[in-house]
Amino acid sequence: MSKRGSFIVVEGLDRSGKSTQTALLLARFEAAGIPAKLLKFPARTTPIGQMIDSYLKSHSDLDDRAIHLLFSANRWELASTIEHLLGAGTAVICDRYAFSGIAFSASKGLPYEWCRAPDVSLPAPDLALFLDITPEAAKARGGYGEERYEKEEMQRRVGEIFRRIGQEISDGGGEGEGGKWVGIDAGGEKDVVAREVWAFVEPLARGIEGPLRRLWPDKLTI
Ligand code: DGP
Repeated sequence: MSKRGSFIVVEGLDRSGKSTQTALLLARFEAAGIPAKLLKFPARTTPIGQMIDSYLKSHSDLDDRAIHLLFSANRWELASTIEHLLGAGTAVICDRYAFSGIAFSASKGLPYEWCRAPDVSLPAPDLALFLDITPEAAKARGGYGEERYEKEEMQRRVGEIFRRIGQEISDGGGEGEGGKWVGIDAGGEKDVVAREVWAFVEPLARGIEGPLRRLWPDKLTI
């Protein structure tokens, strides 16, 4: 039986190096001759993504719950694309995913479980890599930008919630919670971080025998 592609998610605070590391990871796949596709969330070019983009740039205002649901809908509108790619044997690398959805919205004070709910049943990554960096170190990398969440205090809360998510996934052994969560020290040189990222990804890179799982199936009650 042919293997499906592996599904890799890279998460982290703003300016933790996600864009750099996902691009380097894609290049690694390409160099190894393994088909791979890089997706980024929020995907700002879809109609929903354009609403998110406008909100992040403070060109529009939305209720906290409404924007949360739009971020989730933005992932759902690409869920079948992710499934098809994986089914065709292409690895999918995502720059942010549902974990950002919980971390950013819960850090605004919305209940954690409420934030998780709309993302339950999305395709689950086989590996989530959390690029761990302090908000101070992230800020020192040329400062935060102009977008809505790019403030040190917000990033601190976001980091705490990411750690809670990672702890839950690790406590659950990864099973039923959506793959494996790995924290990576993202404060070092980009090539050092990239080597560490690849060390975790390489064993999965050539594909996976088992079926694609769903995020948090234990949270689904009929
Ligand atoms: P980026 O394009 O990766 O810089 O992300 C834009 C901003 O949106 C960033 O501050 C993180 C935030 N963000 C990403 N995904 C979500 C989400 O699902 N929900 C919320 N509330 N914020 C998110």
